[in-house]
Amino acid sequence: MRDKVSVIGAGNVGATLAQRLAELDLVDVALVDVVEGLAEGKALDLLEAGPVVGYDSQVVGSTDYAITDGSRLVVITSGLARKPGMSRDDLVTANAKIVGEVTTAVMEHSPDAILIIVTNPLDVMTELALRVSGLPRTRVIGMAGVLDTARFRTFLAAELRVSVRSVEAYVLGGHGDSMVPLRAVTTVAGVPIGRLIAPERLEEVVQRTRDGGAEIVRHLKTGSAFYAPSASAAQMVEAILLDRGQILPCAIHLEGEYGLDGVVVGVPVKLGTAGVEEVIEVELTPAERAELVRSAEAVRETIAVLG
Ligand code: TXD
Repeated sequence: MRDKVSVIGAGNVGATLAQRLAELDLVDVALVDVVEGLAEGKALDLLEAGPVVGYDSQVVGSTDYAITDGSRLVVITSGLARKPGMSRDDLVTANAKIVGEVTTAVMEHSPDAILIIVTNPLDVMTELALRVSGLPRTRVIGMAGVLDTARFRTFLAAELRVSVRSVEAYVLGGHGDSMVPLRAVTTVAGVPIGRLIAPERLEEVVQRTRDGGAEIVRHLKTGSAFYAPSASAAQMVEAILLDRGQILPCAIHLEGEYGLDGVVVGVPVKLGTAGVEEVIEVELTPAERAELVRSAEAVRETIAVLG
């Protein structure tokens, strides 16, 4: 039998993630949604794509968490998405209720799972899932940094007319307006970005990265991004399943790293079988350190709303 990965929420991110996971042909996929028929229908449709695309992953869907029994990994995407004019923090109360209930149900069926949280506001929902699940911090991981970094790399590559593969970058901090794209360790084929782009232009790229989610919400009007978010979550799942030891920026509860304690923010971590196997401390400039502290404060303030 294959390992099972469950995806909670069969909306835009959840269903696209289920597709990406099925296409990896590594695991079986269980899709759950509160809306009657939604997960069942999408899962069956995905299963029927198997013969054409060429995968044997079983894909099942239900409103019933019984199908998630014994999952190796569970990705939580359930919740409301942003509409134009809304900030991620505007979602906090509604999504806290959803993520709290979902985490409890998930833990009843898969006490040994690693949780990846996607629902916004991301850092706050990761903190909430950590508290509700009672799991160690190494097994409750938030997806945001991979996405924010992908946006940063996309814009830098376009600016320099090079392959996205040649751009190494990190975006740390909270998944919000205070995210921290690192300038000092961002390189193109080993050359620091500061030598390739004028400072004012680099700041414009940084700002577009910060606004990357809102830019898409403005276009879509009825929802938020899901192709790049689902690809980012899939990369984290794969790193864990294949024990890659890949270092990716993820949201984790910090316990003193980067001088921050008791708050979830995005930092580079090593992902493997056990979940987060190491928190990596990259060197920050004093300005970046100050931005990271400010970003963590913004996350703390939203967590306080939860009580
Ligand atoms: O970087 C990131 N972390 C993010 C986060 C990038 C993109 C999207 N991000 C957030 O993920 C977004 O702000 C939302 O909070 C979630 C899900 O976004 P998505 O675009 O997938 O939203 P949809 O399409 O509205 O899907 C949400 C689904 C929908 O089908 C609901 O019926 C379901 O969640 N839902 C539930 N499922 C199970 N159980 C409960 N209680 C429940 N409530 C809603």
